Amino acid sequence: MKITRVEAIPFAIPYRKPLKFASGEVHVAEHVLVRVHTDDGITGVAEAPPRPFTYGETQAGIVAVIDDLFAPQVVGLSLLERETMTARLARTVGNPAAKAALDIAVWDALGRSLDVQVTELLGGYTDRMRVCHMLGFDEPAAMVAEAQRMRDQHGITTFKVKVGRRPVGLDTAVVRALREGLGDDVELYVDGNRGWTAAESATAMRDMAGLGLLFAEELCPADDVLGRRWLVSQLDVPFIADESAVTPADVTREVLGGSATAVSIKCARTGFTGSQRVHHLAEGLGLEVVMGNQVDGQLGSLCTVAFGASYRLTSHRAGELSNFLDMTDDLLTEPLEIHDGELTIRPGAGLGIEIDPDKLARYRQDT
Ligand code: MUC
Ligand code: MG
Repeated sequence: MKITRVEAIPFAIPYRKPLKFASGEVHVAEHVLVRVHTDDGITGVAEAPPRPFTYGETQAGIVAVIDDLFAPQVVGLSLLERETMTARLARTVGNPAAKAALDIAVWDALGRSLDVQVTELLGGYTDRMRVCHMLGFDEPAAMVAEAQRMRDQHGITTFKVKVGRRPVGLDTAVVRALREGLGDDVELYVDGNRGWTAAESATAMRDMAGLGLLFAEELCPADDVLGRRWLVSQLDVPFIADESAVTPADVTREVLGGSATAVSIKCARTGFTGSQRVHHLAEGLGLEVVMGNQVDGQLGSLCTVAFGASYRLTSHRAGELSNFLDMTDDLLTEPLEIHDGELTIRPGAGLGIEIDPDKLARYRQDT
């Protein structure tokens, strides 16, 4: 079970429909496939999605930090020495997606070595999650039509609506149109990606009172410390910290400081080991948890459901698991399918997936 080699392979797959939100746009999935090889012939895989506008990582930067810094620090370790690996990677600040993919690939390799699913290794609570679809910026009618299509074709009944545009009425009109168009049975929440000020957020939330929102996420920057605390104190729904609370220390600071009352866990930035730590902290603090999406492909979405299904708290709410549907293609031999609004884990060992060699050859950018 010794790690012998780590590969970081850049690939690019275009989106059929780009995702637009307050802090950026994604037109092409320019991700990095990470493979961890062991001395007994096992390979674990994961994908790292760079989000320069949120975490400062780029595709080329992820490849470089893995090749130059992280791979030499993990080669020679056993798959069972994950805490040592975490401590070594933690000596380098930042680089959350690069560290997360390496961590997940190690868990996948461990599951394959032991012939058990990663969900069983992590907690084994259930084998599925309800799916939430993220709706990016568009005109109200187009966003309602997309939500209706997701409900009709995939049975999805939870929607996260991207907000944060100016004037705020642009977005509140969308949320109102969604509630009117889809009825009271769907779950709706909003994510501002720090686009509004605290005062704009308060105005928007007042305007949307009565629309039955489930949560509000990262409407204004956490660095507007007193403004955000003022906003959160007046809301009657949980306020999710997403990009402001990546590590357990961030979560502690935001929650104890009154700037958040719930947390988004994203395996794409905390892997499985870091996500476990955030989960355990959230459980101890009594916080609601949503399994979030870092605009993941199929592999990343499967990692999210594999982790989310492991615990009661992470599988309680719908997870953000469907935006891979907007990509033109993917790398898995067997594509993910959402049925009746749910995504299930794969039956095989580890993550239970295989990478299609022809697809990887077509989309990789280093040859
Ligand atoms: C989200 O929840 O903010 C947008 C950027 C990113 O990193 O994740 C997405 C979704
Ligand atoms: Mg968010």
